[in-house]
Amino acid sequence: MAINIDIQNVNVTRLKEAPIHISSQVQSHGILIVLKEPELEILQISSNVSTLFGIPAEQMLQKPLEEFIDSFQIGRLKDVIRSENLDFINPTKVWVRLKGDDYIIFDAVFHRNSEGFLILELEPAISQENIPFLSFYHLVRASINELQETVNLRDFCQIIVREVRKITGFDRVMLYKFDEDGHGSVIAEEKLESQEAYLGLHYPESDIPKPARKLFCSNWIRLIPDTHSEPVKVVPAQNPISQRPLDLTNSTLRSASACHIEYLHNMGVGASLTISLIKDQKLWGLIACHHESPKFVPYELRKACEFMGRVIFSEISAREETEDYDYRMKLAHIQSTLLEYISQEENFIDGLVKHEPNLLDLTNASGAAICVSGRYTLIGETPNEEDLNVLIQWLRNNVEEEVFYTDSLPLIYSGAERFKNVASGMLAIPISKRNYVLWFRPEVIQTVNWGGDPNKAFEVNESEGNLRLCPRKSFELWKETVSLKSLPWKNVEIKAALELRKAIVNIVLRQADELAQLAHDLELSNSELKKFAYVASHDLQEPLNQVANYVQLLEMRYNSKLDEDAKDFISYAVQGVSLMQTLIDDVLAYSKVDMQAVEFKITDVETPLQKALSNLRLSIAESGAVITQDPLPTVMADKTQLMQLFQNLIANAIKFRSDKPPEIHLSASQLDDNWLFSVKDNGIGLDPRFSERIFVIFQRLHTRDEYQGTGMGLAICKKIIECHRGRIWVESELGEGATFYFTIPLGGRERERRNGHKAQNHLFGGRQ
Ligand code: BLA
Repeated sequence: MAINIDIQNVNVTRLKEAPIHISSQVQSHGILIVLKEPELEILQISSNVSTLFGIPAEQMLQKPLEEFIDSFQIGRLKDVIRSENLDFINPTKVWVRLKGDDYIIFDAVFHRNSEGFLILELEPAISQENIPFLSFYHLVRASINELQETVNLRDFCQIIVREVRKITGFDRVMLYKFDEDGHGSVIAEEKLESQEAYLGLHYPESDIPKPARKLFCSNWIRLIPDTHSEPVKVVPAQNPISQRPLDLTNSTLRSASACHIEYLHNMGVGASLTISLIKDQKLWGLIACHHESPKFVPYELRKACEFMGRVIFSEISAREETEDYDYRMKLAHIQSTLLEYISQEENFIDGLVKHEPNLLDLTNASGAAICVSGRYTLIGETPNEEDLNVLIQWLRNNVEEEVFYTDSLPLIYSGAERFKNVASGMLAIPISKRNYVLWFRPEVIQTVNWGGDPNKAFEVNESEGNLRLCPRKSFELWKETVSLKSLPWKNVEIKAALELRKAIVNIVLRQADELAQLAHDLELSNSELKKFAYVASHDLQEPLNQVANYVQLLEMRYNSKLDEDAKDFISYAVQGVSLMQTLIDDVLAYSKVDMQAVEFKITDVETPLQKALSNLRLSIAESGAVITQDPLPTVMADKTQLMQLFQNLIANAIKFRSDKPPEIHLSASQLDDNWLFSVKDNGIGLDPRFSERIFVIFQRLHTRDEYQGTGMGLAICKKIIECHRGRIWVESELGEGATFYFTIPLGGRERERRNGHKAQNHLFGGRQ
């Protein structure tokens, strides 16, 4: 009865991944004996021993092996099994006496399992003599000579299957290669003419489940000489010492799982031999041999095949490495050219897109996007900016690796289906949290030939309350049209992307270093300014006082002797001294507007404003100024600096009044992430040409006779606003009044700094 696989999903995984290496069943063509060392007492034995010796297996338990194998041979065996590496003695010919005077010759194969138990497997020996290894050596040598002359990987694989078929005589020999996703395909095949071809067909991952693949990494060769023979039990099922079932990972006789046997039957296979091909400790593929009828392959011949697999496969790996050598060289060249462009351009993005070759050539993509601080530079065919925004958000939430790639973006990110024509494939490198370089490839509809419908690779059946998996019955060609996929990204292309990432990160780090140096220089010049201010306030103050005092003394003492001119001169001198005093005070005030020294707190703007108005009450009264205001917000700011800001701006508005009484209006509104404040007056206004100059230290538009002051007031305002990470500017026309605007970020300076806006903008040459 087939049941709903969805509901049983968890169970299916469990069934698929059942531990097949733990088994108490062996194939019936040989005898398995678990021995206790050093006396070689029989702990467990396969039950088919009774048919050979006529003694039930149970009766052989706890007996020394010597009861069945003569002591001369046992002495020899005991000598050899002392060694750690039992591979050297395998196989050893062993004569076993049957009932009467008959002898039977076995290939004895020893190994110790994961728990350290000695396992002896007796396989039927085809010949009494050891098959001379040299004959295989010559066979293999001949094959290898031929192989070395072949350049192309496909032809190479073809020769392997042909040679293995020649040596072993199997009906069908295939080279099966695993894909990255666990599915696999037959890439070379030699077979009987009458058989249908499997060449080029794909098979789903579930045909060779994970535990089976894992076994092939440790036990490189696997023979099932008769898929129709009934397996036999090992008795007792549990090891009497460990009290555990047997680990038969490296056994040659372990019986194949029922599911796989059924699979082979469905394929019409009577015997199979499988050889692992391992590359970088991973199962790269298999040499799979099928025979329609039962077929036994002696141990030594199997070993020769394994040897051949290893030697030849090392050639395959080497060939795989060199296969796209030319392409790799081309990419390496593009990469170094791009790096040169990057280092020449002020902005690295220009280096990537402005010249030939460009970013697209590096990975053979049809579109690319560089996203830096929310701004895009696009080249070739890409999703639009709106789609990119969402895509990048998705990447930020889902990808942490230094490189991410997929040839089926719409399958993992459904939003991508809309732009599948340009981006079914994506390769992405995050430069930092917000910045990415992305490459795109369009959808390419492909046809995959499967050996049977992969969606019905197996079904879940229930028999006697047990769930079991049953492989599909039909392996007939099943064509799948694959959409929403691009051509896959090659390893070399991914590596090239990673190299580029390294280079960009280095550039960014170098620019960050430069920025740090700049900040350091700035700090130095700031502290120079502070030092100057200190010197000015203390050291200059004294001589200045001295001048003031002596001039006043002169006036008092010689008043009667001085004519009017002299008195005027003295008054000018006093005025000069007092101006100098103000200048010193202003410079001091300017230098005190210091980012480090101020405290940013939640401040109701009303409070510093009232304080400023109170400081200015005299000049307000004198000028008859009318000051109005809208409701003012609460911001993150330094109260004292805000007070100084308002005081300077309002004092300015009063000072530069026209002949009408001053009308000054303050307002505030929210603009994006900022509060926007304005101070509007009806004064003399200024020529827009000077709207930048007025904020520069000591810059004046008017002579001191027209308007008093040091020209420091607006410079101080600018510095205060810069400390708050805001902007200040003026809009005005001569004779039309002026409006000063300034902004303060909503979250205050701290939030700005945490987000690193300023730093990143600078790094990537952007502006917001
Ligand atoms: C093992 N399945 C295998 C092996 C191959 C395949 C090559 C290893 C051979 C061996 O152990 O003898 C599959 N054989 C193929 C494929 C081709 C081929 C794809 O010739 C293509 C031409 N198999 C299933 C299902 C299950 C399953 C549904 O289809 C259930 C879980 C199991 N396959 C399965 C198991 C093994 C296996 C458990 C290991 C057998 C064992 O060693 O016990």
